[in-house]
Amino acid sequence: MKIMTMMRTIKDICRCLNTVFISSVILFLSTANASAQKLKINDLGYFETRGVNIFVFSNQYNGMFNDEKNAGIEIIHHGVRTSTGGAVRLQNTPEQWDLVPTVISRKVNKDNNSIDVELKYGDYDFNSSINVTSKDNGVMITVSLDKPLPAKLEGKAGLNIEFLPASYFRKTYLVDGKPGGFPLYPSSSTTMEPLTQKVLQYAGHSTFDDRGRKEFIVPGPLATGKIILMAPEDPENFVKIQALDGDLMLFDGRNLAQNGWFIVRSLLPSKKTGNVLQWYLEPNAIPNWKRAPVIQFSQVGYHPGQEKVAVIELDKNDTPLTKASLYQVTPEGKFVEKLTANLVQWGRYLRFNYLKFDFTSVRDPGIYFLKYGDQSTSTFVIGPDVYANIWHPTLDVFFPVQMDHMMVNEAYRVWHGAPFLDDALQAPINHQHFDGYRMSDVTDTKYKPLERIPGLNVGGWFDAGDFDIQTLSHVSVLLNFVDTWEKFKVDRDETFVDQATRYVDIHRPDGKPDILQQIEHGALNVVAQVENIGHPVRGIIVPNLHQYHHLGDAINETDNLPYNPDLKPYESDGKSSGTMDDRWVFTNRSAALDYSTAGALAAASRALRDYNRSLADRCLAAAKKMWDENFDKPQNTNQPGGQMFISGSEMSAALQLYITTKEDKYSKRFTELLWPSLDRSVAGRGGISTALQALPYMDNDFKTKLKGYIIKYKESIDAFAKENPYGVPITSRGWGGNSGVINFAITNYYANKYFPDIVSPEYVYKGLNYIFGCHPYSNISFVSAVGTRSKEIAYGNNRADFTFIAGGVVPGLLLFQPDFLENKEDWPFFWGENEYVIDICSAYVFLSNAVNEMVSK
Ligand SMILES: [Ca+2]
Ligand SMILES: [Ca+2]
Ligand SMILES: [Ca+2]
Repeated sequence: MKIMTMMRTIKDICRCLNTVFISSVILFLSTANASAQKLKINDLGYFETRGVNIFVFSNQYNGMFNDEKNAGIEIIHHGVRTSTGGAVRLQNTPEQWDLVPTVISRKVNKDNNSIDVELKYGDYDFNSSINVTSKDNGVMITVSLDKPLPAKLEGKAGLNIEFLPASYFRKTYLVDGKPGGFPLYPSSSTTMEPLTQKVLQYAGHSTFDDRGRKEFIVPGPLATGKIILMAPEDPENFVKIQALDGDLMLFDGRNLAQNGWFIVRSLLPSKKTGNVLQWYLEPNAIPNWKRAPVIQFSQVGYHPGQEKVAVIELDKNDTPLTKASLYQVTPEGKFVEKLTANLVQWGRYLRFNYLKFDFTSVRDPGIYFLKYGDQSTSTFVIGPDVYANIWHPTLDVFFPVQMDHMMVNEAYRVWHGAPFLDDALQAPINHQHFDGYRMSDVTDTKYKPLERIPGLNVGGWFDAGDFDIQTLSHVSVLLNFVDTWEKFKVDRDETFVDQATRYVDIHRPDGKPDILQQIEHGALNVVAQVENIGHPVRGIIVPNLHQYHHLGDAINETDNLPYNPDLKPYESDGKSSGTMDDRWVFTNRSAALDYSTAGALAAASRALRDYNRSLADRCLAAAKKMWDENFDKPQNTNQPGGQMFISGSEMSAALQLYITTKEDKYSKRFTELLWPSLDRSVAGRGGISTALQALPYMDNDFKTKLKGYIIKYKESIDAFAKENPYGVPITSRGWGGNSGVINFAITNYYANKYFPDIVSPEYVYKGLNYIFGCHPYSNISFVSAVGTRSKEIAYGNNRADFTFIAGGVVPGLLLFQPDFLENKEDWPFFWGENEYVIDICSAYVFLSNAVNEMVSK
């Protein structure tokens, strides 16, 4: 009620003040038609004119993480994706776990420049159609209904479109002529409504902790009117929207969720069919606009002896220049032209043209920058020790910050207190968790649903930007860290770790190698799973959605007190609590997980042998137990990943157990599995890399036999140079592909080490150059705080502060169909672009040490 009153008031004021203004805007809109801008549907199925692209469900909600802010009607405005989520939606400001529509049909009508989509909300048996047609300098968006709105959605379903806050910060709007400023921080008015009024969220979960009051928050509008002009002062972001029927409302989604956007919305009318709602939408287009070239290079710099090739990304309407230059910065602060050379045209990749600038001939150590046209890059270094410190932030800062069950301090700052001391309860059966975890109709343990499983509040890392323990990513970290320890004897000591008092202090040596302390910390949790449950588990995670989206100190994600059913919710006796917030353990058993874990624990037992003997023994015992309980037993191949995943995991277990125990039964099984797997594919992840890692422990025949596969592998990696100008595998759907690039470089390191005649060191550098800035879209390093310019806004657990965790490596570029790669550096909340995950970070530590070994030769 209160909302309606407020809206009417604002509307009335606007109407009185702005009648004159509105008619002049309409006049303006219609006179602008004379100019050339016309959005036409191109061969890729989206509306295009120079400076403006409008996608209409080129990207659809894929159901993986619900609303990822990457589907529906979207605007790429002067090269930047500034708008998404144009669709019929059921909330003023949809959150990630609010219902998203399914696309039933999509028709592109190129001849009359129009796209039709039909949307469905299955939970409400509600279908709607949207037509987008080019008109004047924009598009008309028409919503039509065959049947009237379901009663439950009256006053709730509406046409929404969302605008990226970062693109509108420090800018203004006019709604029916009434000016306002886009808020830098959310502080608009909200009201409470009874829970009975709430539209469902994903699978009945709720993002809101209502403390038992059965209510929810409804954000009120910042402004209401017929015409909204977004950022009229800024030609690059100026968008006009006019409602032909109904009212427009402008909302700030961040009142409900820090990752919310600015939303323009009109409610669909009740009890009507046919064309029920129409908007005219016009993103301003700067005449003859061209995206500025992006000069892509390694922000870390280059070793004197390596190839040095910058890639220049050009708008397809840009005319390529013939030359670029390398400048050196002298000790006097002067810039000296060191090299000017011809550019080589590489050609088209997705939506841009690419040039290459080769400055390999320059070998003198020093500070340099690149110049193309009137554009200069940030400085970078050419020198023998450019790679020496690149992994320090990852091991010194990122990994300590991810350490679970510990308080983590850094100088004057506490990153987090010791969290999750109330771990953990047996997850109930037949449960689908919102983060992908699942329980079948059995627990596969001796514990009853929701019974406490002892011994799990120790060790482990926060998996990513969220705070769960994922066993498989622990397996990767343990294997990568053991490899790093064994091959490079990394004894760096910049972290104080005291397990007894659960205290970690960053930049404080304690006489113990940090990498062993990390291996110990990961192993402590994984071995505790096997000892207390009988086998490893998929993960340990909070049960409630209103806990899961936690931002802030991890210690507050639960109350840190074990659940006590004798107390009421939110009641505590000081030692336990009646709030069901303890994490749940997802315990279904799988052979692949058992084998993977066996491999990681067998490896950890070697690294820990002289550091923590009793833990080393426990790790090896657990590894052997997992092997014995799975080997030669019938397996359920319906598990995630199926037979291929099981055999890859078994291979890893066999190899690691062999290296640890030298027992022939393991090496026999390893080679039995390896060759058929290489015959299936040399390109697949795992096979060739595992074979190369095994090589030092195998006989000479092994190396001879492997050589043929390395030749085939070399052919497979050379194909990348034809696919894209960077020569690395770019996978970019759903989740950015940096992990694949790092693993590609690691495999190439091994291949170069053992078969230098076949694979040159450049195949390793290519991967590193890409991670450090020689990649599409921008030229920043994907490793926070490594390189002159690097990711300073990322999806760590501190993302709401628009900041980073030093040493974190992000997934990188996400592909928006059909041709737009993106990695935002002003918006931290795209997990597929910007979320640090522990396994990629540990692989990066290995690769960094590998490249240092290479350059020291
Ligand atoms: Ca997670
Ligand atoms: Ca240490
Ligand atoms: Ca608790």
